[in-house]
Amino acid sequence: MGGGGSFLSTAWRDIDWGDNQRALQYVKDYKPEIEGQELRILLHGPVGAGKSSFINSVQSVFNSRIYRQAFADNISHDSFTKDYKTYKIEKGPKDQNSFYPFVFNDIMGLDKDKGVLVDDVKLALRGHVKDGYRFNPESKLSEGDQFYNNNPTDNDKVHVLVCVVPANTVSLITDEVVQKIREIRKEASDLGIPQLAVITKIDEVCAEIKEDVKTVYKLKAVKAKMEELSVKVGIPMNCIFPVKNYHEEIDLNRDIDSLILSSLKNIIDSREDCLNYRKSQSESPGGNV
Ligand SMILES: Nc1nc2c(ncn2[C@@H]2O[C@H](COP(=O)(O)OP(=O)(O)O)[C@@H](O)[C@H]2O)c(=O)[nH]1
Ligand SMILES: [Mg+2]
Repeated sequence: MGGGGSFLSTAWRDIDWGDNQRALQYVKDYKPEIEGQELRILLHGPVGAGKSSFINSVQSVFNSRIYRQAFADNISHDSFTKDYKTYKIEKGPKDQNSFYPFVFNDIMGLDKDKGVLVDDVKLALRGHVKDGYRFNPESKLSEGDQFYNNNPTDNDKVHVLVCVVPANTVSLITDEVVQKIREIRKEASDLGIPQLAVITKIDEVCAEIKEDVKTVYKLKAVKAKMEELSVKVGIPMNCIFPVKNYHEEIDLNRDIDSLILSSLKNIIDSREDCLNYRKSQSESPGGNV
């Protein structure tokens, strides 16, 4: 590697590498304000972005073994998530049927022709889409359909919107898809839903990651991909988190865990920040209640 090379001299973001106990406890201890409430995280992004793999990775970190529950598809098989399904994170073998209070939904890409309609994503944000609904790229879910939830509770609504994009295809996102992502973000903003991005497959843009995941915040190429994504979809850098999913490994790696935990912690915190902001708004004189 010649002059300047691919590395910055210091990491531009600090995270606790390898020592995950505190971060893990933090997310495990997370409790929504209201008893029985769930934090619903909606992952959206292109087909094959690594959404299912991300959910599997979270489950893997929590239970210290590799999980394949959400069934990540190898894209070459062209079988992608069409059904709206809630994924829960199990508390562990001793706690069967007991789950953490955050849940994931993933929604297939916004790609031309075979992607989910923007209108359907908007319905999902508002909690109108019932579990088991099969998205149809040709027509949107309509009132009266058995999968249309007329009276969404707070638990049915989406609380955090996460855009999942692979680092190696950021440049390939078409203007059309960018437009759709922006439209969905606009709706989320109107509904007060915080938005983040997870940038996956960083190992595909930098071979260094394969050797040592800890290099992530020193690698210029990773930062450049994040910046490119930030500019394209308008999500600020401090809301973008690079991850390397568990996709081929059969054993856990502490540093991979650290990145997954860092992204999850920030997803959870974004919800808390949003609630605190709402509270401060309603308490301040002149704030809207
Ligand atoms: N190299 C690499 N491959 C990944 C990563 N995450 C997912 N994959 C692979 O990408 C493909 C699509 O992943 P999947 O989770 O099914 O994507 P989804 O369509 O967004 O749910 C699968 O073959 C995964 O093994 C990652 O971080 N790095
Ligand atoms: Mg999937």
